Amino acid sequence: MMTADAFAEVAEFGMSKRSDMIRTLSALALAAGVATIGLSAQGMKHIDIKDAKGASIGMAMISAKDGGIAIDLDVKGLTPGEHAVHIHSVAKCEGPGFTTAGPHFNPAAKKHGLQSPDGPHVGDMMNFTVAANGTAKVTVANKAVTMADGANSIYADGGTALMIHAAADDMKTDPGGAAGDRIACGPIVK
Ligand SMILES: [Cu+2]
Ligand SMILES: [Zn+2]
Repeated sequence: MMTADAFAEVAEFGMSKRSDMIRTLSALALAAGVATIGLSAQGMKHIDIKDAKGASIGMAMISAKDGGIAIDLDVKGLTPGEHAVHIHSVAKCEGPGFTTAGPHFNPAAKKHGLQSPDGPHVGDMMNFTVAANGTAKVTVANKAVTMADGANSIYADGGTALMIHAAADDMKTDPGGAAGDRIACGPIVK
């Protein structure tokens, strides 16, 4: 049988255990919060995308995925249908032609095209589709580049550029995939 004193002791012990647990949970929540902030700062990159006149047509969010990157595109004001998107080698998006962005990012000196036997450039990616209302919210993957350091880094030599073209990439014609004009661009810099 438990005395009143013993009961009080157990109750008190229980209370202090409980406040210990709350303290621990608070610390964990705080650590998780800090980790989340750290991740968004390091692991995500926001890119502004502008058209040939310098007007914003949307954005891209780049994150590390499967050893490469995932590009979450959110754009508007484009012609419906398939469009090429590439990573070009220079982080300079000067309209109207965006020629300053240079050729496709190609540190290994390969030929263009995901379907080319002599390719691809590491900046080559799948086409994306713009809806009838001119918008696209899609994810394009690139497993050849990295957000980390190295020759294939999207930040290599001062950065690269995300480029959208007027037409689709045929995945084989060197050097640009016969993708037509460069119509929108976003510099990728650290
Ligand atoms: Cu391109
Ligand atoms: Zn290419």
